[in-house]
Amino acid sequence: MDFLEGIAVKETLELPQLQEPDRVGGKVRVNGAVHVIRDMGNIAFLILRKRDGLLQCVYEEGVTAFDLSRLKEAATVEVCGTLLRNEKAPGGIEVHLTDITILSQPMDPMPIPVAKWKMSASLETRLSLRPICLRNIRERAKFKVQEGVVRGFREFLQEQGFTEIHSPKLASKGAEGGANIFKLDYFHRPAVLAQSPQFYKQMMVGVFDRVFEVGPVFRAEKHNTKRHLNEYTSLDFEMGYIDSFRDVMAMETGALKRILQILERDYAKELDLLQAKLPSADRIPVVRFDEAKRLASAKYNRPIRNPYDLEPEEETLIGRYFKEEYGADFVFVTHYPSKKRPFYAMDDPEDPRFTLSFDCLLGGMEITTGGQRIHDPQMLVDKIAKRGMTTEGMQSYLSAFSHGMPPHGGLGIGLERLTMKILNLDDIRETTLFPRDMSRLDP
Ligand code: AMO
Repeated sequence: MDFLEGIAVKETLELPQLQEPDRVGGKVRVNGAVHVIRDMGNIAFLILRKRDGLLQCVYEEGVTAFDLSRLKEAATVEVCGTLLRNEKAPGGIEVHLTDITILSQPMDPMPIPVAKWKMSASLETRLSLRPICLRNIRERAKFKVQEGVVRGFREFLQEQGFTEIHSPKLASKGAEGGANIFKLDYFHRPAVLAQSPQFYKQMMVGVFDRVFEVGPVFRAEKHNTKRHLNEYTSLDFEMGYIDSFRDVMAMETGALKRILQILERDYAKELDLLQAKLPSADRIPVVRFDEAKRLASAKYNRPIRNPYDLEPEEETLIGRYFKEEYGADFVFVTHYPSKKRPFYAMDDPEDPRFTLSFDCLLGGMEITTGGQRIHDPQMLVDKIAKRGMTTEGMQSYLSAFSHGMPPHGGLGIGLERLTMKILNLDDIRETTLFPRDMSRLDP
């Protein structure tokens, strides 16, 4: 019988193995994609793109048993040679080639050079040629950093006793209200694409006390902005037995600190490539919504137009205020007006015009919304009625409450927005592998 007992041990080496000190001077076998060929006459530099970075290989006529004219950029190859040190090469090592085997040849010429340090093409062009452009080392690095963000979030919450869940994205009702909802036909019944895992994560507090989810959410935003996508990845958590929504903000602070620690420790190479300086989440100021508006308005001379809403420009000014006054990168803005929050938000018993909720801003942009939720079933039903909403499609949600739910709260962080602000980029599409905006459903 044929059995498998684990991963196959390969002869080909990866970059961390090539960095082992006793490899230098020895024979090595490596595979990779031909990132660029620099032909200098009887010697050529062949740069291989590998999962951990670039590897310089030296082709020498008469030494390397291969006809260089057969090699094209974007071919994938397996090469053999001697590993030597060269401080000028990426990672301080290079392979002096004895042999090259072609694994695959590209059919078409590259539509855009990907080996350049910085891709000069417009964002639109880069998005249209996304699978190719992402082969650029700096473009790719943004998504390694994004991986680190998710790792930090997941690792921290798991340690804090949260259970990871996976809620459905096809649903009968949107949780967030508003007009930005994708409707579809589900076997002749109306359905929607989930705007958030809100209902499900709350119901699961009754099961696991603490849950989190990393998953796609859908928003039918009918305008193209640099901070909105029609599909994005939401980092959600929900926790029971809270004393106040401050517990939720404190948990987010812990998660952000862990994310930044992991980025600093394991993603220094990518951050360096992107020339990004990490923000600090060590001490995050907490300010009430109305107070934040007042402070920014007074300092920057901008009249408050709508006391119940935060315009993007006001967010920017609030971010600027807390950077200038307290050196803070993140700010928690609390007590958002009830009108601006979905029905499930807990109103402030001291002033029900406001909610026990918050947004977290990073560099003057909202990256998180969260707060305490209504856990009392009667209060929930009353608020739904007061808003003129129907409970249709919410029976299971409501039944979780009528069968007992602890005081709880949670939040949702936009992964792409957080990555974008960490990397100081100015368009959210930069940190989305395959963005969905009003004009883009492909690739
Ligand atoms: P909210 O709708 O504010 O709250 O979304 C939470 C966070 O998601 C990000 N975000 C977006 N990112 C990209 N494109 C969009 N169109 C977009 N819309 C929102 C933002 C925002 O802060 N259920 C609540 C969260 C909660 O209270 O648990 C919710 O979804 O970073």
